[in-house]
Amino acid sequence: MTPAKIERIFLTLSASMLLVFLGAFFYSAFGMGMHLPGWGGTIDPAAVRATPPFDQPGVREVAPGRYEVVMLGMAWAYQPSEIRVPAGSEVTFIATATDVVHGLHIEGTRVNFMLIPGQIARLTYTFEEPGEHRIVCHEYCGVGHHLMHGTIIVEGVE
Ligand SMILES: [Cu+2]
Repeated sequence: MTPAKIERIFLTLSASMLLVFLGAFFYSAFGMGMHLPGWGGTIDPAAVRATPPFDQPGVREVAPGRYEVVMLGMAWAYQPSEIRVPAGSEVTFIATATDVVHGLHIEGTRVNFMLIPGQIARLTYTFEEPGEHRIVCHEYCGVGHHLMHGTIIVEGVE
């Protein structure tokens, strides 16, 4: 094999790998709906509890079947720590941290984002199946990190 031919094979292989990776990227982003949590704006990290909507954390029904969860992450808990929504609900999480960087992952779902002081994270997810999911912090945030968890209960609709 001539060096030119070997080079051509390597270039073809590299180009095909690039196309495969780009394909996987676009498939996961648009076919599977995986993307980074939406940018929800900024907030004064020292005045989180005085700034709407974070002055009233909790679950609100904003339209039939649509909920908004205003959530705070702090050392070492989530507020609210228990969320109940009916199956089939479209839930928008609006969350931030009050002290240090935390994580928020809802097991068994693609809900997974960082809670960064001064930044608001926003993500919408539809809970199709009834069940219970743990909410865990995946960002080491101090000695109580392993105690930082919550629950989301997706209730069956009769
Ligand atoms: Cu944490």
